[in-house]
Amino acid sequence: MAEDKLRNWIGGAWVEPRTGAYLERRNPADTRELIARVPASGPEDVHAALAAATAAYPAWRLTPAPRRAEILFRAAQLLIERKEDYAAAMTREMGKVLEETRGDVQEAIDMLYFMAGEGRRLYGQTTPSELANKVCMTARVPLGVAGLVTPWNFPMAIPSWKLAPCLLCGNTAVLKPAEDTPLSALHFVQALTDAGLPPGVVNVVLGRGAEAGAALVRDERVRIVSFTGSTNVGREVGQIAAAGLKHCNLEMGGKNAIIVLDDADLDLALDGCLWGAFGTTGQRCTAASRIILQRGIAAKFETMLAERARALRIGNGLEPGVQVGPVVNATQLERIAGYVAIGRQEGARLVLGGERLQSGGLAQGWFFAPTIFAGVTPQMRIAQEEIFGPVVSLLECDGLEDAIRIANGVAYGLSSSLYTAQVNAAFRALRDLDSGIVYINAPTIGAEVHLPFGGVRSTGNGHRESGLATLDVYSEWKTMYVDFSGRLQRAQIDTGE
Ligand code: UN1
Repeated sequence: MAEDKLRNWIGGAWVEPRTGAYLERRNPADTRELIARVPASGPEDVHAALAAATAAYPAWRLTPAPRRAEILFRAAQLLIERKEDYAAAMTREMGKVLEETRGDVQEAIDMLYFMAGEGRRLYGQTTPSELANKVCMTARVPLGVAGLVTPWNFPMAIPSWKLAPCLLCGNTAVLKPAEDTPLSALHFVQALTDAGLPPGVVNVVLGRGAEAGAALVRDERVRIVSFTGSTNVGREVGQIAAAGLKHCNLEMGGKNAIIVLDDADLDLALDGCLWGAFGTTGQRCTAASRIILQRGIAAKFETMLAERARALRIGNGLEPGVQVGPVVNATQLERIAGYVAIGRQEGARLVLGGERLQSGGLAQGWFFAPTIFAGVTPQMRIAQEEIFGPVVSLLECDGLEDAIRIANGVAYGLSSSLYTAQVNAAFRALRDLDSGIVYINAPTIGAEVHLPFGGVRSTGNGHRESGLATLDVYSEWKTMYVDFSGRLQRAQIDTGE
């Protein structure tokens, strides 16, 4: 069997897909390079993985949380040792530059350490009873098997956001990573396995969402569904989960805005906008795809941004000095080009880019030029819809209030940012920007793992990943009363009156 032929990880063994079918994953920076043949798994593979996760659950549930946490801790240490290799593999499979793939592995390390610490806390409450000689307490308890569906843009970090709290709480899991990024998911699970995770506690089924992912979230053995991806798919996942009365955490699209007021430090804002818009080739849910400029600085800032964006080095993310890698696949490339056409049609002014890059060694990859549209108005589709590529829209505003109205005037509410030197403006924005995450004098990207991550309106369904908030997705509260009075005591009735 060829080295590059991947298998599913089920019950602690490598298993060929029962479908016998495979997809090809190619390097987005040079599609001549075959990265892997990826199982195109179907429902039967999902069933096998769920059987393994179900069988592993009773023992894992009863493994003390501090012991579970120690495995996460050891996995973090292994990822530190393997960071360079795993980061390079990630760049090859999905394209973002090495510095960023190192950051992706680091985010998984951070999450594992954070949740490992939680193993000796996982606090519940103890509280007085209204009755004498009676105690009341709560504890977080696991639910059973989780079905986790993860995207390609943070192919190790996002699986870690889900798996670390899932396992810490005592659940077992079946992970269905994006078909474009199987290696990073397998590497993460390999670290957990090498750290001592028992067989069957985590299983990986590779394949497409419509086949493997759908079978997973539908199955009645799955008590927790956590999905990161598009709002359209997320809405369907949410409906399936609701019908099955499952815990369900959805992290979906964004149309994040950076506001730059006249008084802002423009150089600082420029660095932030460049990183926010073109970092990860714009392929973050937190990417800044709108920049809202106060009129006084709009023209100047547009020139500054275009100049710096023009100078960005595009190329293979493994090469030193490259700042922007390719987009992930041909479908995304087409989608981005489609939005550029829409922007032109809508009458936005194309300041930079707008086309696929095919010269100077880029011909074999899925490269798209950093693209800036100016003169964009809030209702244009390029100002409303998530593009997920290196395309940013410049809009103008009269001042803070107008800017906040524009920023909030989209379906999504993940992340937003304000550059200003005025403390009052900063606090108003923190209060009034209607998004799950708000930054002051920093771009829309850069969330840290010990704080809640997620968004409002069409971005999410009211849950959070990361931080302690994510524990609510992966556990239920059990409320426990112990009456040691030796007689019947009736709550609400034996009030002592
Ligand atoms: C995502 O965009 O899908 O805050 C996740 C950030 C990263 C995570 C992004 N830490 O941009």
